[in-house]
Amino acid sequence: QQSRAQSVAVLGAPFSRGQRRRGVEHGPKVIRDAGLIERLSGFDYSVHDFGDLDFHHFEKDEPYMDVKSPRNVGAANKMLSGAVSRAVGAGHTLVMLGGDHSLAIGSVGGHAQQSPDLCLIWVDAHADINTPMTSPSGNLHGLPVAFMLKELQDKMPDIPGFSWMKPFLSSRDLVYIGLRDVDPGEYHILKNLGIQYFTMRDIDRLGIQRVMEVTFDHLLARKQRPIHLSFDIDAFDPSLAPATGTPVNGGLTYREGIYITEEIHNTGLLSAMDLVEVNPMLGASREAVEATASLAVDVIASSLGQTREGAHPSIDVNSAVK
Ligand code: HAR
Ligand code: MN
Ligand code: MN
Ligand code: MN
Repeated sequence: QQSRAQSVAVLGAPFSRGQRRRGVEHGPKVIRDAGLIERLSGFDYSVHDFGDLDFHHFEKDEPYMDVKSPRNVGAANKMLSGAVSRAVGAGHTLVMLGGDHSLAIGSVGGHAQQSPDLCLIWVDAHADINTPMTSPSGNLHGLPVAFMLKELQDKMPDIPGFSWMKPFLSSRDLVYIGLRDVDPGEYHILKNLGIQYFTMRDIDRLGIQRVMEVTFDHLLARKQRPIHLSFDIDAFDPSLAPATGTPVNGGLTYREGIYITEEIHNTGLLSAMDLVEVNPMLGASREAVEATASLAVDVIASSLGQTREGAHPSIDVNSAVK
């Protein structure tokens, strides 16, 4: 199948309060500086850069239980979900540039307002499915999936800043790829809800080709439906993506990461994606930051149809070979 994308919307979300390391709010800028818009403009659809959201900052934001900055994270996601919903509703394939991964609450949530039957592929070293009770850190970027899942509703208290949102996703509509740092409470949730996940060990055993086959079987066999891809750059090995807040050894190779996104593109069903956790203040050098940002551009371009094969629908084959 070919991509049916008519137009792509790029939306920056310069936000970092879902975790404690400053700098990840500059993710959108370094990903754009690595040439994102230029790379996408070579494709057979129009590219609209919607710029960056301008988040309001709340000075007074006491923790709730151990959860840090709930009002800032809640309000940012409310704004983001509205912007994503409008962009998807206008027919764009949406690319959200983070920012930290707490932003997936608004991004996937806004997408789900337009496409209630969407499914979610979460590529990450982490499961980000802690509840306030299980979170070891109180950082909201470790909780976004718990906000989304209907099955976890009774485990989620009324956190200030989040009264606007309701869970919208079923646990069977979610697949994880790349896990290798899962907290005890998260493991319990994954097992209890029977969530389909592939750890790095599973990728070692099965190979990435089989992992993608089972992923699509799980999500799409009953019916074809829109895909949301939430891609945390820390899914990659830290040797490839050093400029990120919580690197974990033993991550995806470049080829595994690109194979995942090529296969998602080939379904023709990608409707929105996130690229999060690029933090230019954490690279050891300018080269390390640029390598991480350029990897992010490769992931996005590949999700939207760049192939290693070279085939490109915007080139007229007949005139090219004459
Ligand atoms: N599981 C840990 C926590 O809840 C760390 C997870 C957050 N790190 C991320 N998210 N980058 O993928 O605090
Ligand atoms: Mn294509
Ligand atoms: Mn994450
Ligand atoms: Mn992560």
